[in-house]
Amino acid sequence: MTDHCTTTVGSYLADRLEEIGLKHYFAVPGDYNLVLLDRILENKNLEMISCCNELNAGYAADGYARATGGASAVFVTYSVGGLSLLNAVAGAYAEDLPVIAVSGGPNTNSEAEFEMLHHTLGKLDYDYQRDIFSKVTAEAVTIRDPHEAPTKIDHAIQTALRFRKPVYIEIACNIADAITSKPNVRSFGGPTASDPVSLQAAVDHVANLLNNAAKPVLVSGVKLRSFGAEENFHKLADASGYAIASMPNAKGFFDEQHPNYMGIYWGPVGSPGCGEIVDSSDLCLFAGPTFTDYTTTGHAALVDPSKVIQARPNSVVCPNQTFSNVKLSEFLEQLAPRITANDASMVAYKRIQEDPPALSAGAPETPLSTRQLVSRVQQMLTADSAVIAETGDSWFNGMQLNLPTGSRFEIQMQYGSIGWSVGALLGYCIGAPERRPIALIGDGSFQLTAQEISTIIRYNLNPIIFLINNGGYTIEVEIHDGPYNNIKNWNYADLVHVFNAADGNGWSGKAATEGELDEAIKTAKSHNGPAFIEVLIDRDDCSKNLLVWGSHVAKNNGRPPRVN
Ligand code: TPU
Ligand code: MG
Repeated sequence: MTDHCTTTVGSYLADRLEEIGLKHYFAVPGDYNLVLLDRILENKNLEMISCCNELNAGYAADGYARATGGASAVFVTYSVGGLSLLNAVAGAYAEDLPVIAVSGGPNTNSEAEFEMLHHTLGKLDYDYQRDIFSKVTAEAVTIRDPHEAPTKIDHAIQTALRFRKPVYIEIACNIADAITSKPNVRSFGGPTASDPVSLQAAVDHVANLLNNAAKPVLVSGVKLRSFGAEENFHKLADASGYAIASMPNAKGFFDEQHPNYMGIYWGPVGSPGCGEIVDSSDLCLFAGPTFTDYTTTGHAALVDPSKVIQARPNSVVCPNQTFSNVKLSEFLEQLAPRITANDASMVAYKRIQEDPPALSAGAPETPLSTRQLVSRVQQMLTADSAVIAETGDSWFNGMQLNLPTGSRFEIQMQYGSIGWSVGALLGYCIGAPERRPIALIGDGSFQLTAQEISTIIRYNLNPIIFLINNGGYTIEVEIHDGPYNNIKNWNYADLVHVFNAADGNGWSGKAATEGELDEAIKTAKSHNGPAFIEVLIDRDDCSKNLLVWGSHVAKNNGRPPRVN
């Protein structure tokens, strides 16, 4: 029996999830988490979204965190569920998303009685799932003592929000119902504050460097959003008058309609003129960047460290000087009023700026090309759009889009796990019901997680999905081809009918020509529910940027081993 100051462990967790802003959670049941789910279901301010499998539920939690800017939660059963979830949680770690992964666990008596349990590895190890998750989370806790539940749950939630990383909470199946303290008032703040002395020194030093530079530029990076610094980056952009670029995995974090926006800084596949201005600048401030083989096109975009300032989530790295414990958002906020406006890089960019080539539509019977597809998607974009671009040529096609102010763009470029977009799209629709997301998904990627379209239909969400049927793993073809890059064709559009069964409201169509695509888009836009358009594209039709990027990445991958 609970009294006025106690509750159950499961209810405690539900209350805390509600308190930090969650309205939904993603779940797949199993006997280790059923009692826990009963307790969570009792909280009527949280809605359960039932997924087809744990990997997709994890991707959905990733998409939900992207959509809301807050945390998300996913509930699974022990081992068979948890280990399926692992890949999605690893992706959330790579992408700085505070996903709270909750797994049921063995009964607390099992360990003492040396019991061998179902769903496990078949050995007497009761901690392996937590040990595995500890590698892909910022905190991994097991709750076997109900008295410890409040501190462990609170600490895990605090860690997720503070470090913008996933956490793992395992609750023994016979503890979900056990009595513990009711949640007491406390705050769950985000990232901690900077060291004031270090912050001041960093701002002084960087303001001095930038104000003495001839042609400084600003580049937005992927950490801007996770660490709550987008708005202060905009303030700095407005104050500086510098030319501004975005890194590819930060596309859309800076307003692409801003008068000083040049485009994507991505080495040889970046926006025309953008790389030239960044590379010829005498000082670049990169805000929250990650320099990987993917974001630098196989390290072809080599930024000269002597001309770069990196404002990282917790430090500022200048040529020959590093300032520690300086938070990105605070740094940008304090730097903005200290900057003397300088439009030299913008003037230089204007001189070489190229207008994007005009592309007119072909006759209705013209076979569809990726270029024409991109131009049709471009026409669909509004301030309410969110584009979800899956790994593959969809990255490069998505990168061509010119995003209206207010629209969003999602890409999993650090982790790049194919199939991510189907689950992430589900979570995004749930987390941002005011938007109508547009997903660009390759056929190969789709085959990994296709069944989650069923959940999108089940909850009658309303994304518009472009399934690009180009008959294979084209991105892999461009990096390194072989027979493994061919895939079995499916009648993708027909899947929507299969998943609709008697009660679904999904609509699907197929487009092989420009005319068919125009018709399909018209129907999709007027359809009040999930819309799915299978577009048929030639196997060799891919964006020029994929070809260039693929050869650079292949060269980087193919470096011979160093031998002594
Ligand atoms: O547009 P396109 O054809 O390039 O995209 P599609 O059809 O989705 O093919 C993607 C091919 C691909 C693979 C097989 N891209 N990356 N990979 C490697 C890979 C394998 N497994 C996971 C989970 N993630 C990966 N990135
Ligand atoms: Mg493909």
